Amino acid sequence: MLTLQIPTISCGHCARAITAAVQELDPAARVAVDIDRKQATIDTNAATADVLARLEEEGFAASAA
Ligand SMILES: [Cu+2]
Repeated sequence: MLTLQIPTISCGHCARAITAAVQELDPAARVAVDIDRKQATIDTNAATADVLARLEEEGFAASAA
């Protein structure tokens, strides 16, 4: 389980974009986004470095929460 702080999360569209980006790497990934806290909790077998790189490409630079 990976909990990320993502300052650029602002709305439901961000949440959907983050979920879609992670699921491109791992279709079975489970992603929960807390918009108010600007956090994403991700349950995936994809490598953390790959998830971080993919999110950054989408404009969602993330750090460990
Ligand atoms: Cu948004």
